This record gives sequence, C-alpha cells and structure tokens, in this order.
Amino acid sequence: MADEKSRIPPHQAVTPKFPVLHVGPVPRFDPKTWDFVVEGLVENPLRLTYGEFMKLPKTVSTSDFHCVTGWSRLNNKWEGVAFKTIADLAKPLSKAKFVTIVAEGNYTTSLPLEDLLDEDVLLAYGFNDNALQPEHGGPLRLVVPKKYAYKSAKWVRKLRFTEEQELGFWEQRGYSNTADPWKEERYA
Ligand SMILES: Nc1nc2c(c(=O)[nH]1)N[C@H]1C(S)=C(S)[C@@H](COP(=O)(O)O)O[C@H]1N2
Ligand SMILES: [Mo]
Repeated sequence: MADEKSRIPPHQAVTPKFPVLHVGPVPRFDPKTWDFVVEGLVENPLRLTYGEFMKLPKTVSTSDFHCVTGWSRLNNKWEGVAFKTIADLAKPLSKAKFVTIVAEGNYTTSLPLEDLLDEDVLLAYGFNDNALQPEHGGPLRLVVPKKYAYKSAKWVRKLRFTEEQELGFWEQRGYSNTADPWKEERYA
C-alpha cells in the first residue's frame, strides 16, 4: 500500500486506538438463532445459519477505516467473506442497483451494488487475527473501506437488493449518502 501519510483523507487524524462508536446497545449473539438473510431482487434468496455462513470461502483484506467524526485507523486486517461471494450465490437480477444492509436494532445503511463488489468490501467476522469483538460488530459486520465508516454496519443480519436506493439511518439524519472521505462528503 502507499505510504501512510498519503492514505489519510482530508481533515482526518490517525488514532492507534480502535474507538467504539454506535447507537443503541451491543446486541446479544446466539449462534443457534442467528441467521443471515439475502432478499429482494435476487434470483436466489438466501437464509444461512451461523454454521453455514462460517463455511463460506474466506478472504482476508487489510484496509484503512475513516469515521466521519474525524478519526482514522490504518492497517486493519479483516477476515470474513467477500461481498462478491455473497452476490455470486444470490445472483442479483439485472435491475438490482442498490443494497440495503440491515443490522440488529434497526440500524441500516445502503450502497450502490457496484461499490459493494469492490474487492476490499467484506462481511467480517475476524479482526487482526482474532474473532471480531461484539462491540466492534461481532459476530458479523460489513467493511467498506472507501466510505466513511457509518457505511460499515456492525451486527449485519440482512442484505436487501433493490432497484431504488433506500436511505440508511445516518443518511436520513443529514449525513452524506455517498460518504467519500477523499471528497470529504460528510453531510448531505
Ligand atoms: N449497527 C451499527 N453499525 C454501525 C454504527 C451503529 O451505530 N450501528 N455506527 C457506525 C459508525 S458511525 C462507525 S464510526 C463505525 C464504528 O465502528 P467501531 O465501533 O468498530 O469503531 O461503526 C459503524 N457501524
Ligand atoms: Mo462514524
């Protein structure tokens, strides 16, 4: 990767810590009842148990993480399932252009399908060679390194493929829907 200084977007400050930031409580995880659902405009809707999800082909990706409040954390090693792997299983219909990511506790965000197919986007269950901790989104979170981190939903349970974009939790509250840290797209 390029040198670290050139990897810090405008008006962001690097922290070696890993702040915990979210609305609402950390949800309880029960592997017996947890499931992962893919619905909407796909040829193959999915419902995977925790065991089935963990058997999907694994990927590892190291990337940077930028919160819209101004901190960035570099060199995060995420382990999980590439978004593209899920899309290949679910087979989006040609009219599917966006995906709504639905997390526990009503947190949602959404992105163009094209952005999610980027090779650095994954559904992560591991972080820096350990299990992803509950406060950081364990058992499963989305990681979208090229967007401000409110797009990287923690505690993901469902993906919904849509034709029109559904605005997410922060996006309905004045934050940018495009959320590109390099263009400083913080607010709508
Ligand atoms: N479910 C859920 N995911 C979420 C949030 C949230 O409030 N709920 N906050 C987002 C924001 S604003 C940030 S900066 C990151 C923070 O991730 P971290 O707590 O692992 O650092 O999670 C994102 N994902
Ligand atoms: Mo954030």
